Amino acid sequence: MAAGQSNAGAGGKVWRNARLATLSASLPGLGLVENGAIVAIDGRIVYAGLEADMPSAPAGAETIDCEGRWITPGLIDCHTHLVHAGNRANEFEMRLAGATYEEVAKAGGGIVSSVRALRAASEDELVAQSLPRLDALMAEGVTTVEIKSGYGLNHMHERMSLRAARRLGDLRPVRVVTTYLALHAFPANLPPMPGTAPYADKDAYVEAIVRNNIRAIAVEKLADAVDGFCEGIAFSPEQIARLFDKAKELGLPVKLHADQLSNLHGAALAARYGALSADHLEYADEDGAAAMAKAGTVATMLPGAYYFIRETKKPPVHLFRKHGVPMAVATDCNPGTSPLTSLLLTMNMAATLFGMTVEECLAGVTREAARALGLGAETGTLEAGKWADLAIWDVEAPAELVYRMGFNPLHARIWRGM
Ligand code: DI6
Ligand code: FE
Repeated sequence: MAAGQSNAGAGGKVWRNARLATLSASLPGLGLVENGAIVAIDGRIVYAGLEADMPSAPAGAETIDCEGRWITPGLIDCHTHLVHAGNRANEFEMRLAGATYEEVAKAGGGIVSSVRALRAASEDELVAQSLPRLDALMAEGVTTVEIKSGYGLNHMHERMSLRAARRLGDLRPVRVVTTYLALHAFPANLPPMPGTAPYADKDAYVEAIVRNNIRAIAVEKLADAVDGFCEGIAFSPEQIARLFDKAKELGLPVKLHADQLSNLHGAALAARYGALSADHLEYADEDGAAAMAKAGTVATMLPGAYYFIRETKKPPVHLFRKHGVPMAVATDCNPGTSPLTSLLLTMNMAATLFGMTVEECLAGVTREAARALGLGAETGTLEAGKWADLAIWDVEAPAELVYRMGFNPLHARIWRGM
């Protein structure tokens, strides 16, 4: 904890002598305020703006002199699979030595190896293994993180993953949003439970999830949203539609891994269901972008996966701009295609690899990431009414947050005023 910071109650708190990148949508660009101040009461922002116009501080408020530092909204990683067991560094080595993905899969690798590792772990071990990844994100100012299941591939272990994610949120001062990644991969030769027969085919698997599992997860309130992987190697648009129909019926918002490796018109499918976000989108087309704009579906850019699998097709950022699709940026932290736990580096990748601007990158890990989680009214900007989730930085200009690689200029991280 930096000098001048203390945990003296969540009551009144003032951060003064600061420069603010508010990310307020009602201001141009990053919504900059020089000579700014923020006032929070009970963890919520009641004022963010010019210090000269600041209302008188609440009685007994603690005042922090930011010494001219920049404050941004706390960062939001809106797409992660950070709850997983083990790692796949061995597959990485095999691929570096020239092995194809197929050869890796035949050698017992791929998603299935992560499923085996997860099923072999206890819930406590899963939490313990995932915690350092959460800590790495938080060390760079993350105050909200989305965590997906999807490496259990049976009801018991999907529920265990979601419980582990919720527990991570209890262990650390951070908001964890959980997503049930119900259709991630087909557990071809993996029996749902020891001694049971594997599913006959993908449709039978989809049917079991749609008919039973998703309702149980909704009743237990283990998931804040439902997700699927729409891809040739994963699930078809029709299978995803079956899942989304059921999610809608149960009142759960949906998200989609869409058009990552090929164009199955996942972007349009997500839009048709009013998805919070469609993610990856390397192969999305203009019809997809237009449909997303109309539906208000956020395009989540995941440059870590693009980089790690050495994809060459870039997501059509120009089409998202042209149609006014909001763009988020996230790590996709996962053991197979994006073993990445730095949202700062992810912003640099989004700029360098996808040509996103500094403003787009910073909005992508704050305001638009909040929107991708359905939390746009609660966090993601420095505005009255939102949680006092702040990141205070030792930088001369906000662009440095996107520009540097492997350097962490975080001075302090504030979650709900503390
Ligand atoms: N898209 C991906 O890139 C990862 N999952 C997904 O839906 C792959 C996950 C893995 O290989 O473990
Ligand atoms: Fe993902």
